[in-house]
Amino acid sequence: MENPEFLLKKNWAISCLEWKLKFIDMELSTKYSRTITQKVESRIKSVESIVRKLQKKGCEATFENALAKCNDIVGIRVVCLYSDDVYKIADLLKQQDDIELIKEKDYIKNPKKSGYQSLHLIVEVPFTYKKAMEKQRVEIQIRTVAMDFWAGVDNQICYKKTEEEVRRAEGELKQYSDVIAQMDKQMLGLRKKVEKIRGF
Ligand code: 0O2
Repeated sequence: MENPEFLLKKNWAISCLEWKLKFIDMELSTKYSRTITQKVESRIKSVESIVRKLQKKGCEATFENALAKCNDIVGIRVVCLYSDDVYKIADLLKQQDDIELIKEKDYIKNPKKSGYQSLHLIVEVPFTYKKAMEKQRVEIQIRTVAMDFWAGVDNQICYKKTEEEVRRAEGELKQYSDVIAQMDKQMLGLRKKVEKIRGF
C-alpha cells in the first residue's frame, strides 16, 4: 500500500476530483452569487487504519481485502454552509460523465445511530496510462459546517473509542446532533427569507 505506483494513482484520483469540485464550486457560486464550498479536505487512509477497519469487519488484513472491502482508501470531504448546497454539489458530481456512482449513503435524511450526519458518495474515476485503464474508488463526504463540527467532536470523544468512554458521552452527543439538524434547518430558512426579500 506504500508502493509509489499505488500512491501515485490514489493521488491522481484526489487531484482529478478536487479539480472537478473547483469547477462545481465555480458554477454554483456564480449561479447563486454566494460562496458555496467552505473547505475541501483529502486524505489517503493510513495502513494502520485500513487494517483496523478490516479487523472490525472480520476480514483478514490483506491487500486484496483492502481494495475489495474499504471504499474509503481515498477520501475527500467537502464542507458547505447550507444543507441544500450538499445536494447541489452531489447532483453536479453525479452528472459528470467520467465519474461513476457506485453507492450513495444519505446520513442526512437517515442519520446514523450515533447521530452522524453527512452525505456519502462512493464513486469511481477511470485512471488511464498508456493503453491500460484502472478505476480508482473514492469516498466523497459532503456535509455542512455544523455537521462537520459535530463529526469532529464525535471523532475525538466517541467514534472508535472504548465502550466505557462512549457510554458516558454518546447520549449527549446524540442530542447535539438533533440540535445541529435543527440549526441547519433554521439557517437555511433564514437564507431563503433573505433571498426572497432580495428578489432571488
Ligand atoms: P476515518 O478515520 O474517518 O476514515 P461500509 O462502506 O458500509 O462497508 P464504512 O466504510 O464503515 O462501511 O461506512 P460508513 O459507516 O459510511 O463510514 C465511512 C466513514 O464515515 C467513516 O470512515 C468515518 O469517516 C465516517 N463516519 C461514519 N460513522 C461515523 C460516526 O458515527 N462518527 C463520525 N465522526 N464519523 C463517522 P472510518 O474509516 O470509520 O473513519
